[in-house]
Amino acid sequence: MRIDLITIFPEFFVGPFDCGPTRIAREKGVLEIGIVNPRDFTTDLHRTVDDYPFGGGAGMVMKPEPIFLAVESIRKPESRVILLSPQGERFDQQMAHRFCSLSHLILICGRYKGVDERVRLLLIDQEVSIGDYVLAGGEAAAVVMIEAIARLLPGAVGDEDSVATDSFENGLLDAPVYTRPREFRGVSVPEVLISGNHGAVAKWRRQQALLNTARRRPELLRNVLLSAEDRDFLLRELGELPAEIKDGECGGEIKKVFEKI
Ligand code: 6GU
Repeated sequence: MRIDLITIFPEFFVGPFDCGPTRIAREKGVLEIGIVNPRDFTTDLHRTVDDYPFGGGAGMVMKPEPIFLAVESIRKPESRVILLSPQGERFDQQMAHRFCSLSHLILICGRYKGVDERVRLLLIDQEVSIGDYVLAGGEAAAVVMIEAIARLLPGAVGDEDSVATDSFENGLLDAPVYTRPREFRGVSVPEVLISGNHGAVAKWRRQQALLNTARRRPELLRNVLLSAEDRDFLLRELGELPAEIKDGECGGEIKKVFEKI
């Protein structure tokens, strides 16, 4: 796939795409990254990309013309054009999966107080945020999204199984992991992990993942299919089931996590 970034700070991206899975995906040719600067599409002497907001108020607004021209210089019929802003739909693992099946993403990194509303109304297909906090611009969000997407592309991560067992791939947080030494500063590795019993290990990991999720992010359990065994385990450990899963077999809509594309 190809991802083009529309940014007035191309220097922001010196480095982050040359490490880890993003670099490997690029080297293998499964990911191409391009950068287009709206400033290159200005016609005035000062190469102006922002202006004062109509109606007054603090902050500058990104002008529409340079952004439109930048996008139109690379847009193809199959391109998905996304505006990065705190007002967008929340990025998550499911969205990363959906994006990695597209052939061309164009990510517009907003700056200043925002971008002219005509960008939203006329140019983009979707608006995306990476979480409920305000960044100075969409550039850091683009780095986050591209790393999440790149590591899902074929061959970008050495061990495909390690992606399949990630947090969120089954809707749950991870179980704890240990490596050598068996005992460190008085804390031993749980017996089951050195038992050689793969069934017991898998069961323990499932249970630890359930427990971590129920304690830290119970709202995630709304979208997870729980077996009767899972529910019995949580009930035993916690004394009561988290409110999020109390009703019905799977506590609400289960579909989200499973329909990956
Ligand atoms: Cl995509 N942009 C900005 N400026 N702030 C954000 C964000 C994006 N996502 C979370 N905060």
